[in-house]
Amino acid sequence: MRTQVAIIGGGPAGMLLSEILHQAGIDSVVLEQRSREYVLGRIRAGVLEQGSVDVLRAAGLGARMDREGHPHDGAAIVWAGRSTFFIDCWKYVGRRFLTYGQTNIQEDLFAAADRRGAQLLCEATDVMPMDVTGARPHVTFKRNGASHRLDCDFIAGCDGYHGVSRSVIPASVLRVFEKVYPFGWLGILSETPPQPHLTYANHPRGFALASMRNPMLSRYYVQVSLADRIEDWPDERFWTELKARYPDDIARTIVTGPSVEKSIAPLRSFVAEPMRHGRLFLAGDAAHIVPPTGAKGLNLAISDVFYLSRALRAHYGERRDDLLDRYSETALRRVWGAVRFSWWLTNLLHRFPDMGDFEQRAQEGELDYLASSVHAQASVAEQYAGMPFE
Ligand code: FAS
Ligand code: PHB
Repeated sequence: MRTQVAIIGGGPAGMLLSEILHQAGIDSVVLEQRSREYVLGRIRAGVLEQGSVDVLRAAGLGARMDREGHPHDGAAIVWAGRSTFFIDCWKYVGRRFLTYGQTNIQEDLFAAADRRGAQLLCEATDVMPMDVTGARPHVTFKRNGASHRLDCDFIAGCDGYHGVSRSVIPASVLRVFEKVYPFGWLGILSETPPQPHLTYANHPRGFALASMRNPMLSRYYVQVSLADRIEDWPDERFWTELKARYPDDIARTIVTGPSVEKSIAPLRSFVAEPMRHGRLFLAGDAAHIVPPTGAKGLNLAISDVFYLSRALRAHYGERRDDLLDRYSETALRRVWGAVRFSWWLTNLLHRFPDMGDFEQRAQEGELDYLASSVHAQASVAEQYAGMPFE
């Protein structure tokens, strides 16, 4: 087997890269370890920055997104006993964001791949990038009981945090930066009408978030201990706890119902540098993870793909490699901006187990500043809406 770009991972990063490369006449093969059903069963992100919406539209993936996605001018922040304030992205930076579930994006990407007869090989196991710094980069894998070799010009490691690609970069070259948070997020989906706005809550009982997927599909989260398991959180307990973390005027408008999905995700900040090693390029969660507080994970995967696809188009179309040579540096500038913002917003909105009285007052002081300063709100609005691409 031979292709121009071997893509490891059929999540949003891998499938979007394959779609954009195809439109530039660049051939790729996507190797995904799981079944499509499994990939589609993972409930994850829900917020798209304007930049991500533009990239998806340019890739011909805008029709359903524009029909079913819901634009928002901003997000609300509430905290114990204080008035709610609204971070107005549209007012401060003239950009909105869209709530449109990652599951929908994945469905749209699979449908586009089928329309073009893409080479998406699911249930490919033992995938291994080989000779990434040598003359014959290739990927070996097993599928349907047989062993295969896929020769290529480049390898895109889009295989997520638990993927194999990052491990191919020698420890003498790879630098990782990591922070693990002492709590997780318990998320549920319920077929109920959502709150009108994304609403983040800082409460002495812990963080909560009200989000949505469509007018009859709500997405809610509460901060939970890392020791908690799904079994500890029957629906009744979840709804009671969620309402307890919002002011009464919001709590009484929350429509409860049976959960159709429930999961607990740990929170971590993680960056692997560099995002390139020889002919191997990392994109998406394979290179970085952010706590979902800033809704940046999926958006960073899309911006990595924007930069990497632009660089590969320059290589094949203009025989220039300057963008490939600058890919890691360019992508990491945006990654670190989003990593820092997500870390800052997580510290602002969560209750940390080891928080002392001083830290508590300092957190409230920062929230007061944000609530009272248009300059502070403009800064948060600009980062939440997403910085422009380079
Ligand atoms: P993905 O992990 O989505 O995809 C990688 C793919 O590679 C997977 O399909 C995997 O099966 C495959 N793979 C792995 N190893 C392989 C191997 N060795 N061989 C072949 N294939 C392999 N982001 C937000 O913005 N907001 C959120 O609310 C949010 N919530 C999240 C909740 C959870 C539980 C998780 C885990 C993530 C969440 N994220 C959120 C982040 C998430 O949306 C990611 O940023 C996004 O999925 C990144 O896409 P990919 O980089 O494609 O990685
Ligand atoms: C979501 O809708 O899943 C969502 C929204 C905002 C976040 C995280 C998750 O910060």
